[in-house]
Amino acid sequence: MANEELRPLDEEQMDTAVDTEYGADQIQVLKGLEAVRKRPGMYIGSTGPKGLHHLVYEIVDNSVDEALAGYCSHIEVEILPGDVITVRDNGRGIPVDINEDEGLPAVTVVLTVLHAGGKFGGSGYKVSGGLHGVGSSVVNALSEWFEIEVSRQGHVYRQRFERGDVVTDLEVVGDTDGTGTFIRFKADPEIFTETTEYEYDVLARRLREQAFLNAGLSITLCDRRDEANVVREEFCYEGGIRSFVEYINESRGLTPVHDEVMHFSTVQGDKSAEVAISYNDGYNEIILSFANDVRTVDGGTHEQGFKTALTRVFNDYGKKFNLLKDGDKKLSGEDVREGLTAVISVKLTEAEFEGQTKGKLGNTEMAGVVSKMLYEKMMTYFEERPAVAKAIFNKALDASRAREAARKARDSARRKSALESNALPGKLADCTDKNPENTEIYIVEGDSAGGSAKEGRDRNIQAILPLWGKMLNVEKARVDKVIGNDKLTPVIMALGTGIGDDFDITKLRYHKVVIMADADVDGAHIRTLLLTFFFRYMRPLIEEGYVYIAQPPLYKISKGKKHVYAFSDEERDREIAELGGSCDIQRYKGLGEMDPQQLWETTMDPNYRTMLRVTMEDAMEADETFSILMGDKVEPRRLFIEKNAKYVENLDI
Ligand code: 0RA
Repeated sequence: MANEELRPLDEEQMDTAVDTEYGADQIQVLKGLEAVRKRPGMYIGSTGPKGLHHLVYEIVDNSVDEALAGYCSHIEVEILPGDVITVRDNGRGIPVDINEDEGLPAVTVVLTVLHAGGKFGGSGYKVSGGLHGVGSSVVNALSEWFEIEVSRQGHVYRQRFERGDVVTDLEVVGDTDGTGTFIRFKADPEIFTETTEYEYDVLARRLREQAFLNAGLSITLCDRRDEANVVREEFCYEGGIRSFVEYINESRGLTPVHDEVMHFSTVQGDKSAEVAISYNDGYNEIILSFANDVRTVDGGTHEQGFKTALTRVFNDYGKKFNLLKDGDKKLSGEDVREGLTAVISVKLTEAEFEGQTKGKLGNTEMAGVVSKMLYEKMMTYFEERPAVAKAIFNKALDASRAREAARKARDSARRKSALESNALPGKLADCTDKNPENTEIYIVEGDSAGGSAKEGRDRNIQAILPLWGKMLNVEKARVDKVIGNDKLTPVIMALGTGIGDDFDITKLRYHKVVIMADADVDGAHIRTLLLTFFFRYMRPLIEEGYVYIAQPPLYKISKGKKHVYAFSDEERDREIAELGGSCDIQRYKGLGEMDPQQLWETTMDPNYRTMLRVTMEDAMEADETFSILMGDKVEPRRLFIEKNAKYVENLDI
């Protein structure tokens, strides 16, 4: 990094620098954005589809900040033909007066200086959005072209950039009564080599979330790429995160056991916290947490404070009103979160995001802010509404009793049980190395694929567990049912960790848990089931990055004695072209079609294979899909299938 920053300017940059008569400061600027183009991943995470969509979030986040500051009520996002993005807000407009330090208009500085724009400057203008709030200069640097129009002080000002370089000075192009900021940009295909095409649903999901998190803010999304089929949605929720909880319940087909979503909030100096809570008649727990409108997939202090307080509320309320009898055990965290849907949103200056993927809030003071607020306000809420409190409390008591009964049954049966700590499932072909750090387990769907995998593997470090038996609907199951299931029990036994409250990561027998399934609908189904199961009952497995998805090839391309494998249609076409056309192409319909040697070469050999590491986001998505597909309600399922028809047409549900 340091070396690159010291590199002299190339010719083109010298031209720009000289043309526009910028001083030393501006040269510094050009070098800053050059660093962004050199290592885009460092600034937006990746140059794949995720990074591409991130560009839009960066720009929208700034407008949301303007809304948070109280000056903007509407944000309009459009996708134009050619995947050009426009973002318009009715805020104050980015200032245009000449900045003293740089000798340039403030708006130009914001768009060309890394980290400028108040986010990091401690101007008090904004609560920092963490790693991802790196701002519009990064988007500018990664755009083939980028234009801004600011309406302010009676005029419309415009400036254009290409790949981060200034190509026109800030000019007055018209007059106006209004104020606001309008940005248009085209992602640079030189950077986003995989794709520059946006997915409407991905953008919609994030914008909807931002609208929920900022009650009353209106965000519209309009897709104009197909003139004959313009799609437009407005996201605006007066109920804020309360509406968010209602939305989650509806889209997953969950039935609440009380009428009104609970909502509690507090403001303490520069910190604020709010939570929305509802209980449904299912067994799953859904908690979404945010810090400064940024999703914290790995939780952190705010989520910890929430959980601590919730458990205390139930136990103290139960004791105080004699609902918890002397013989009853204290309610556990798992008991009081059964059937819970909750959204937690905190705002604070200088948020610290921790962990590998920066998905965990680290500010210790937020635990106390959330737990104190929730404990006091939820206690009062319960005391004022005894009927509601009782319904929710009894649900938790039910959960506790069921769990206790299951535990007793398990304990007494343990000696002869298949779940006894050292027992291994009969179908497991274990590896010889017993050091978990070296070993991997392949969980394989289908007996024939399992056979190939057993023969083809490196038996020293690779264990194979073929899956068989009936699928379990974990939506409707408590822990005791999961343990009795013939499909999941072997998985629990082979991994050795136990599940739920009993989960112990130090007992994990393999540090790579690889799901290997066909690249078809049934394969997708089994992946969804396993990820949902891990997410709900063995979450640390995913948090610590132990779970992978194997990537078998889709095609074998042969010409004469030569053969290569392709993992996508694009790769197939490229390989055919490289081999000079007229090849023999075999499409693998399933893992079972590969012989042991092929399976090893393409999918299992640690030196050549690619595997996807499962993130918390992947697992949450699987959990959501699972809820929709396996839940009671027909309507959410119908909607899902309609939207995803191309993926689920063969699914018999
Ligand atoms: C700093 C100061 C002021 C406005 C903004 C930033 C601003 C930034 C963005 C980014 C997108 N939309 C925006 N809208 C406003 C205004 C200071 C003032 O008018 O006193």
